[in-house]
Amino acid sequence: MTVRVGVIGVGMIGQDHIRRLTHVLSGAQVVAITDVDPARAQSVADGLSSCTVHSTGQDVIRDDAVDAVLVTSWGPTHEEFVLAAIEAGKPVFCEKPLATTQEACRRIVDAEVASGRRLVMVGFMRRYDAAYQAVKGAVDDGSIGAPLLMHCAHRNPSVPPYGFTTEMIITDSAIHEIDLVRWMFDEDIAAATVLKPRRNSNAADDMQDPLVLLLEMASGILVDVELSMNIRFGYDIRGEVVGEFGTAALAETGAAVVKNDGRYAGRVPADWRERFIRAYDIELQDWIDAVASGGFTGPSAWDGHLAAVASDTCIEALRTGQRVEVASHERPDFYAKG
Ligand code: NAI
Ligand code: ISE
Repeated sequence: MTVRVGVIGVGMIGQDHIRRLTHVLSGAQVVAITDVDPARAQSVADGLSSCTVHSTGQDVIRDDAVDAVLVTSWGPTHEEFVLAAIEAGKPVFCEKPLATTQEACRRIVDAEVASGRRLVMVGFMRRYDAAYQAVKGAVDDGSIGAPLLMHCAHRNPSVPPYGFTTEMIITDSAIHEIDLVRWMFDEDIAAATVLKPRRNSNAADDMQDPLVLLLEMASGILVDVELSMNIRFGYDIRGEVVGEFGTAALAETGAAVVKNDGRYAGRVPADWRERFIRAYDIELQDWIDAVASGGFTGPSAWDGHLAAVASDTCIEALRTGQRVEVASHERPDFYAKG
């Protein structure tokens, strides 16, 4: 079966996912798209063999030729489209964040539970990255002993010169580590503190960049996350778990380290598309395969909800300068593992 996909929002990641669905993965065809920028939507459709351009996301979801929906529009628009896909009974892959507040995520969870079918997958692609999986393997098989700490760094070369706020460092970027550590340690985040180091002069005047998040896991594991948004030299993602008698760190992902003339050098990825290219391929193939077989897979709406709860907590910690506890939420049986 070929899964006929409708895409809402064809900006950077929308176009990148369309490329992989069309040229890299198997079992999918992009048959409908939309964007609030109609000229952009038309030019993307012109590059596809047979693709309808709709005026709105709701039209894409309603289109009988669309089996499954890919939401790659701006975060604040996700709730509307995910809820509409659930109402239409269509599987939906939503890029992170699932929605920008925990209340909006909860509405999605409630709608999915009421529908009686698992329809939502969230694009937390780091879970599919080979380097993170290898670190998790070392944590799970006991080769470094019980995990005590994790050091993370999430470095972006730049952000758009306007429109990107300090809070978005948490909701748009740190949300990846927030989900990742829940997955890595299989436990929830209990409390958060946000520190403000000396400002990077490359940042816009009204932006506090970098930030450091301190996340306390339920078992006491302490995670520090450096978030740098204007570090210029490239896109640099780091992670190291410290255990009782060993450490496990993300390996460098460049294809080669070149040694010559008394030096060694490797490539730093330009952006997230390059660094996580295989992880995106694997997560989307997994989704297509699950849709084709009538099943579900991947990070759930519940994962998206818990990530939003923790990210709201980090924002409160940023605003108040205090350590803030993350409210606990009972998982509906609907999202039980296995
Ligand atoms: P972008 O700004 O390049 O693209 C977003 C597109 O959505 C634009 O073309 C915009 O016109 C369109 N759009 C906005 N509202 C719309 C609406 N109501 N209906 C139809 N189209 C609409 O942004 P980008 O970087 O592609 O990000 C999109 C989403 O993907 C965000 O949620 C972002 O957080 C997420 N993302 C995830 C990444 C990951 O690593 N998993 C990487 C980059 C983005
Ligand atoms: C972007 O939206 C992403 O999701 C990338 O994965 C992340 O590293 C970057 O900081 C975000 O702006």
